[in-house]
Amino acid sequence: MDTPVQYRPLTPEELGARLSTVAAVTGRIGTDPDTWEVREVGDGNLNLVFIVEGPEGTVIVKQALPYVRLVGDSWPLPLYRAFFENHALVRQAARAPGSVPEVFHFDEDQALIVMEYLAPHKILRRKLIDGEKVEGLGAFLGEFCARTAFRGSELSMKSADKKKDVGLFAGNVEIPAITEALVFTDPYYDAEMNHHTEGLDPVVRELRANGVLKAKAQRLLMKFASNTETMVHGDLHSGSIMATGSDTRVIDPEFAQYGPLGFDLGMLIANFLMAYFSQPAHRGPESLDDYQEWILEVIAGTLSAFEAEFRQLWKTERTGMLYPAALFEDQGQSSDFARDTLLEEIRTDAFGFCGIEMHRRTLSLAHNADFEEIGDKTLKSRLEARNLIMGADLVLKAHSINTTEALLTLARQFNKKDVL
Ligand code: SR1
Ligand code: MG
Repeated sequence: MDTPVQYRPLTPEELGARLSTVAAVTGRIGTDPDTWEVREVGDGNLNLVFIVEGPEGTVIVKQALPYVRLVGDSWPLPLYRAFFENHALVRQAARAPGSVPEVFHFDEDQALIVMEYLAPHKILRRKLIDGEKVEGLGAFLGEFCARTAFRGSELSMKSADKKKDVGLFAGNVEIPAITEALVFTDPYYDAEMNHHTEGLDPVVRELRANGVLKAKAQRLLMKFASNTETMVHGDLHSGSIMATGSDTRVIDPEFAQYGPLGFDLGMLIANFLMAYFSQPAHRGPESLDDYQEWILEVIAGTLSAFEAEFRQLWKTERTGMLYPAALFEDQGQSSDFARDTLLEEIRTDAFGFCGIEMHRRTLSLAHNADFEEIGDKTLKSRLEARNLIMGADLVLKAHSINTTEALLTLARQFNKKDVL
């Protein structure tokens, strides 16, 4: 029997020697590791990420660490998240072709994935802070969310396959637990790892005193933890998206699990709204309005592409046990009402999740650079306050925000509001 290979984190110095026998690497970048240039570029909260450049090409090597990088080894985290990330990438590639980096090699013992190097792509969050536009962004993301949601559900999948997959992903306990605590629960009480900008105290007190808000947040947590409707990316924020001026890809699905159909859509919109509210700190009056309106267009584009693609898939790929043609079309009856009701529920859920994500990135652990890079703390707290109050409106009134225009109107109103 082979001796299991002991997990060891990679270092730039050792990487060449350790990966020199991996054909998936040498076949792409060249066989002599002495000619490779290795840079560790991980700037996320959890993992090591290396760019490995050889004479014939470049690959990304991503390795999980046995703890939360952001916090340190006092917070252990299972290496098995790389196993789920690999499975998620494979499923996303099949369900939304061309949307994620290609996986070249997976080493379970080393919790390591070798994948496609995306160049000249940049992290979308950086582009949003820098005021750069991306052509087709909303359409791409809306289609990605619709395809992965629809094709990962029993609207499309055979029940046996979907249930087997739910079983597989159910083995991932600790990673969803991060979201369950940091996203859904911690923002609403003074949890140990929370922090927020000075000056926000009155708003934070108000949110935490609101029992209805907490009840709604917990109901959304119950949906997140218990509704295995589809395989979600699980952490679809602007740091999990890379783009050029006209090409977009989704990365980093290590938080993938089976969850609600509207979860990814909601997280994504939240991150665009946070980019929107933070803009007055990042640019001058000559480009502020134009860029903020562009972000709202991206939100609108995402939602309309999601609905259009979902409708298309409903028509052409509704092959699972849910809403079967046998009950509708085969009886000479339209399924439009069933589809539209489902789409409304997805949108309502998405707006609720959106509000919660807006809260957690301002109040819990792991804030986002959109706000964190604002040096002027008074301005920062004013902008974050708008974000917090709109987030509360979304959680509390998701049912009555019935159109994209209603969402955008709300954003424009809060953007002008002096909450503090
Ligand atoms: C402890 S991990 C903190 C956050 O980083 C990831 O990107 C997820 O967003 C998670 O909530
Ligand atoms: Mg990530």
